[in-house]
Amino acid sequence: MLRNESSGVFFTLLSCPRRRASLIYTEILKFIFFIFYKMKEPAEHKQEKEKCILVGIATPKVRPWLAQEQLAELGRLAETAGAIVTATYLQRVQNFSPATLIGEGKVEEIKHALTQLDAKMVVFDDDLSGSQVRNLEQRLPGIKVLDRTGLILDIFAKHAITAESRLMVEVAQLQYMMPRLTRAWTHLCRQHNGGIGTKGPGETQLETDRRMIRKRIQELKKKLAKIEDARESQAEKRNDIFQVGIVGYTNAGKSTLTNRLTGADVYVEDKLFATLDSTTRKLYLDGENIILSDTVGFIRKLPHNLIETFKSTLGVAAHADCILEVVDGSAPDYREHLEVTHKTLEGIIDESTPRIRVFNKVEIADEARRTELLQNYPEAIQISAKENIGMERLRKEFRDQLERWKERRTAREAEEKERAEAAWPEE
Ligand SMILES: Nc1nc2c(ncn2[C@@H]2O[C@H](COP(=O)(O)OP(=O)(O)OP(=O)(O)O)[C@@H](O)[C@H]2O)c(=O)[nH]1
Ligand SMILES: [Mg+2]
Repeated sequence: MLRNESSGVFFTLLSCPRRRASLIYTEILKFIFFIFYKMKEPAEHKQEKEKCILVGIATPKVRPWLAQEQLAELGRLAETAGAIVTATYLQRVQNFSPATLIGEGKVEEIKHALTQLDAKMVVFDDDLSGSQVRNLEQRLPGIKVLDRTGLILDIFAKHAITAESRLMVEVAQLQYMMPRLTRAWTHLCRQHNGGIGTKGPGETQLETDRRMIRKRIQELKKKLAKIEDARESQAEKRNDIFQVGIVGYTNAGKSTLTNRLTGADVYVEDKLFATLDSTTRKLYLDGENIILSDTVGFIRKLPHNLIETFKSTLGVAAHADCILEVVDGSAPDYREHLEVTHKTLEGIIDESTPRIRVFNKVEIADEARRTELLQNYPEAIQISAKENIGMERLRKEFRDQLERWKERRTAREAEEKERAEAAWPEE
């Protein structure tokens, strides 16, 4: 009935030439918008997902569940990068094979599986040397061979938004690329129009390419240093406000917690490395503002040069008056997450900076886990950013830390005044 009525209206509209023209016009507009939207759609949506096979290598010392968990994490990384995982292989070895990392037999097995599953990519959980990539590509013709770092860099490149994080990613990519350069690569000289004067006497093309990369890295680092200087002076300006730096393993819920506490709208996603650029939000607490800085998460086997490169983003946490460490309390390997976070922050954050530790996602952790966390980490607060659990306790902890910070500041100011007076005694 309804359909008859509406189609009746439609035909009445069509019978009037002016209305018909207007309808056609609307349809054309819709079509243009559709095309425009499709063009604007991120490349990762348009690209067909690549099928891949994952390969993990574990020494017999690594416990089986942990080895599986590490491989599952590699799977999440691959999915975040836009791939479809079709199979996973875990090889337990005493020693890594220098030529191909895994044994000959395993390479053959994987080759067969790649054909069967019509997959064109294989991702290793461990870093591969340039020669290992070459050897594997020779044995697996037409297959893209990637390692964990390559995958992480790919995700970083996709998620970098600001000029700073883009520069950082480019530096890390070039550093990663350098030892992997082979003669088979397209010469960078040609790509960069480098002509006369770019090739010194007696040098090989490879050396020239490496020299160009080094030069580019230097240029990028100079640009980064400028941005860093600007940030440092901004941080100094904010010295009079209590600052909390949020740190933790990727996907722990740092951005969700920032949003929960401040009502902000920081990007949250069940993906690894959803946040790359640090975001700063104000939290109003009993008539006072404090600043929360959400930043890049950590992961196991995070390449060292990536940590080095991202040090300045993490510097946001380094300048903080208090560190809020967010841990996924429901993760089977939360202890490893704690260790990775601790190791990554070594040398970046002053040991004396006060810390608050929260175990997030407790609403999905079982009773035994919650008891374990309480017994082993009695000072930590169990929360759920998603379900709004434990927020009052956390706010109270912020208040306490804020009070202590004010006391320290008053003491410091008094000390400075005393010193100044001692240097310039009043007549
Ligand atoms: N069940 C549950 N899920 C949560 C909770 N907090 C966050 N999540 C989910 O965990 C996933 C990751 O959350 P994010 O806030 O993006 O995590 P992050 O630590 O900022 O992650 P990165 O930016 O990638 O380092 C999302 O799917 C969230 O919805 C929680 O308390 N309980
Ligand atoms: Mg985040």
